[in-house]
Amino acid sequence: DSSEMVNVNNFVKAKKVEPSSDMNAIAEGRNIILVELESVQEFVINNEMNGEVITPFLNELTNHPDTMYFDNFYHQTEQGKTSDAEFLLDNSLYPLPRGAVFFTHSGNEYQTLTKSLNAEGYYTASMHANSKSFWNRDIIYDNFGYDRFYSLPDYTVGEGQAVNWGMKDIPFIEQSVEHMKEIEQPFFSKLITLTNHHPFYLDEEDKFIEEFDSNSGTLNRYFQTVRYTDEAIKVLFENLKESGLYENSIIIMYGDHYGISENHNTAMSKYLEKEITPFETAQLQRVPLFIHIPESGVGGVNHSLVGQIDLKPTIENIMGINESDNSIQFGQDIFSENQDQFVILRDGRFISKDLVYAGQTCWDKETGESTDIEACKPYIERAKEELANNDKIIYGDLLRFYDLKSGNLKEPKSSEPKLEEN
Ligand code: GP9
Ligand code: MN
Repeated sequence: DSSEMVNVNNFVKAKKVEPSSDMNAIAEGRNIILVELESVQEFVINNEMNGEVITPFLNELTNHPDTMYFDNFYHQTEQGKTSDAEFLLDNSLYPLPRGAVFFTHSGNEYQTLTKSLNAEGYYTASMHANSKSFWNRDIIYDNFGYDRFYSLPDYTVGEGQAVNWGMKDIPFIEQSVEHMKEIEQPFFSKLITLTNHHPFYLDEEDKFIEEFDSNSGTLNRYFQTVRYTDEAIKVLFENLKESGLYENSIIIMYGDHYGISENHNTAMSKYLEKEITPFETAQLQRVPLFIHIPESGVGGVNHSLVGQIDLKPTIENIMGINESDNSIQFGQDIFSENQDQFVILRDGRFISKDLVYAGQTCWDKETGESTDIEACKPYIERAKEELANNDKIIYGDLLRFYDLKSGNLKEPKSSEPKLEEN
């Protein structure tokens, strides 16, 4: 009920930090082109596999003077996978510990990034070449405020243009840019790639590097599909430049979740040339994050400890939207100087500057060795408390009781009386 909302509100307020003033409104008025990179993990970036570069285009981008690249950005998804990453982006709330919130709580009241962009006059669209009901997207996108969902019927999948789960990333990207040319500006378009999805199958002509040579076919093929997605992103940049959309846009890209599960630890250990302890597994939850603002001169590699929960307040600040001031969210502006540097994974693991908690063990961040559990205890509690507050919001649909504009409680809209059937 609404008294729970009071407690949650106090918790959230206590966590608020002043967003970065340097970055405030730096991309105001630009189109936002956001790409969720299916299963792309951080360990492939600026790395090689048997002497071959895995992500040549993205590597170059990490050094681009207009790119801010984050190498300590964690996914915070659970069983809802891609949909959980989408949930984190739009709400700055954690998804649920079990099941997919896109299915279980699609009717809740949400105060989304998409809605705040709509209020600024943005046209908002999600683009993903899969059937629209997958992950219940059609239902929840309506609720989140998306003006349009470009799903499978909006794409032409020609001969040889599908593999594995569906349409290949390169034609998907090409046709998505065509859609962007048609829609009114400023727009927010969210593209979700698909080719780099388990079990990582590719046609011969799309294999630009060799397979890896471990005992895991999954990991072996993963490098090739990541390499293919990298090529698709190169095409995205080329086509945006050709279309004239590039200069007036901001491009944000990040991995949605891991691609390689712990079932492949032996193979991973061969590749990384180290033992995969629970500490390493937690570190493998990093996914790349790129914030590229053409011709801004704002760039560099940022090592802040941040996660997907932080995307909404960060995007709102760079777009000059003040929605975050009152909103009920657990993330913080990534560029804020007062940022917590504390990342909570959905299962209660955490990463702090000095410690990592994983596998019921406390780990020294610097050495990767286990350490006294006492050192982790206060943070374990803090993580639990944050996740518990989050879950109260979702299970209780508490945002019904909260007025975003004023930051005060409100009475929920009573639902329409049902029409009697004759
Ligand atoms: C399906 C795509 C992949 O539409 O988003 O989903 P995932 O299995 O990664 O959640
Ligand atoms: Mn996914």
